[in-house]
Amino acid sequence: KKYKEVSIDPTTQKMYERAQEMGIETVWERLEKQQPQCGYGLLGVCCRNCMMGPCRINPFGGEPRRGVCGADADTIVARNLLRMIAAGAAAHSDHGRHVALTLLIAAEMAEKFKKEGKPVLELDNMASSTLPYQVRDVEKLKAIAERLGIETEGKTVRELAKEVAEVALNDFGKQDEEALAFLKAYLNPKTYEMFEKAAEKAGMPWFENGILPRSIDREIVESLHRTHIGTDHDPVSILLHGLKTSLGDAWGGSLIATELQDVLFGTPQVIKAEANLGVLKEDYVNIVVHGHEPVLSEKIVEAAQDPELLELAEKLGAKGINVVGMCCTGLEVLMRHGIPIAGNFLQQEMAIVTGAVEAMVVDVQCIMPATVDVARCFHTKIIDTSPLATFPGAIHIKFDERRADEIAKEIVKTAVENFPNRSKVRVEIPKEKMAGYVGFSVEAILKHFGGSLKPIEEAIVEGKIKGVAGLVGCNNPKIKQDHNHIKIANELMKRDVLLVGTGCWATAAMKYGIFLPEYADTENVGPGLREFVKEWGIPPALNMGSCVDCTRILVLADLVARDLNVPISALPVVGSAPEAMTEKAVSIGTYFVASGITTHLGIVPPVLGGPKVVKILTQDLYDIVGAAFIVEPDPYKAAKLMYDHIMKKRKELGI
Ligand code: BF8
Repeated sequence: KKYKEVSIDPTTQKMYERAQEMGIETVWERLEKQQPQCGYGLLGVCCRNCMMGPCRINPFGGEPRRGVCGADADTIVARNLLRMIAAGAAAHSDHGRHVALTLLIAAEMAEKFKKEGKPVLELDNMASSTLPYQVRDVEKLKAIAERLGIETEGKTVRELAKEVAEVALNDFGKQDEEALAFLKAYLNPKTYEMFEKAAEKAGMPWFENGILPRSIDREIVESLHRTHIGTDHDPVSILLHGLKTSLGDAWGGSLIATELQDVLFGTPQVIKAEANLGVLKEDYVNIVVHGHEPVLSEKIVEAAQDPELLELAEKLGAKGINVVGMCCTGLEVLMRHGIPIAGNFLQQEMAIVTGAVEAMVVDVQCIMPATVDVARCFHTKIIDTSPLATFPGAIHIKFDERRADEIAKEIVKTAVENFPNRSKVRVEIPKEKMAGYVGFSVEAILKHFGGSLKPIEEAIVEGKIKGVAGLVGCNNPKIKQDHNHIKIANELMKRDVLLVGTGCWATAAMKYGIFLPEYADTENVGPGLREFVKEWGIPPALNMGSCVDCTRILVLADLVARDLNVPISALPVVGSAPEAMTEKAVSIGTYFVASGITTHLGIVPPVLGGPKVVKILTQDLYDIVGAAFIVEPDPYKAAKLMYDHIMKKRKELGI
């Protein structure tokens, strides 16, 4: 029997076919059952914001032209888009808040233990194993404190950690009109000025401080307020607030997540690791950590090395405990420890279909509730851990940072005890896996290039490298898995564009060998880029981490903008989310654009029903923030458009 081709990844394709043979429903059947998808929804012209509705606008120009309240298609489309941005910003930022709270909790516990007379020096340095979370990168903590203008002289690590966490938390809830402290500390002045002036340029001078976000939570709340019935109706002001909300994510919530995770768990350095379903091991207890927050996955990785649990695993017939990652939390532990990553978004069900997974440990975001249904066909246990994400049918072992070690051990023990329930005859692990170099934090990149970005900048000026593209974002079953990710990557590298990337794009790239330096020898890499990466011993594409780590791309762009004394929008840099899916991806795309990076989307977002909105997003934004969206589903055409944009920027810079 011939099955549909759902992926270019042979492991996904094999497991998909296996699921078909076993009668297990997957994401692709569920998408099929949704066909035809609602045309109003696809165009964004359906409004459910009040109970006079739902209303929908005739996309062909006839009646109804307005909703019951009188909102037209553009108002409805803009409002719906703003709600998507707000939800995406909320998800990233709530994650960031969680990290800041974890740092604060750890600092306060150190203070308490010290008062109780426990080892003083260790606790002042926050290096004590009695703490659930320690400070692993003291240098980075100091660097962040200095950026924020916190006096570092004579202070203990514990005191600094507390102060930095407090500034971060204040950025979530402060009530003044000032821009975020983190944004002020990280953003170059030229781009800052663009944010300040953006609303005035758009003809809306009453936006105090333009699109500079004031508080992370406030902009999200205001998004909901503005889109309530009878409030904001002008697509321009609605979208300007969308830019502002997304910037609260970029230079606030996500940035705080990345920076403070580095403080707590270590800043990634270049390391070799492996990716794809072939990293699951036949004779081992396999635990998949899936979701987004390393506050959990770091602890699972640690608990899996516990001698007692290893002994238990052996007693139950396993050779050991194999922790592997899935989605962004997988990237977090991949980047910091080289823990193998089993796959990206569309592989979560496929991992279970191998029959070799004892437990899938989940926290928040991008975890399909269907994992529980697929797990029922095997012995796999889905363990949900976040108090804010409960999966019906899963085992609930809720995480508490104060008791992190104890709970992580309980989770790992649950997985180990499930090993004897595995049916060996039902195990089929695809063999394919691929190695690659990961861990390219901004700090690691700077270290590699001798402390500055000059070598990259010079190569760009010389034309060896034409520019840089940030490739990010999800899988979407509307596209053959990874197809657009890889095609766009190759088409850009062929044109001598250096790639940096995060999220499910990064996992895709790793699976096809793009993170190996030898990939530069393939015909998919142009001669200039090949020469440059060979000279420096790096792969032609750099894995910068999870989706919150898109802020690493921003910080990198910011450094170059500072060196050249221009706003980010002047740089020969583009972004792309070739297989975008989530609301978070909408927020990322928006903050890339708002920050001055023209960004391509490979999936048409639900905006086509609003012609004014489309014009603002794809044209007018160039005059407002110096960048705009490119929407193009064809990966070849998309790569060409991105390249053209880079060449235009080069010309403007006179290089
Ligand atoms: O934050 S790339 S599918 S896993 S949203 Fe989700 Fe998209 Fe993957 Fe991580 Ni990002």
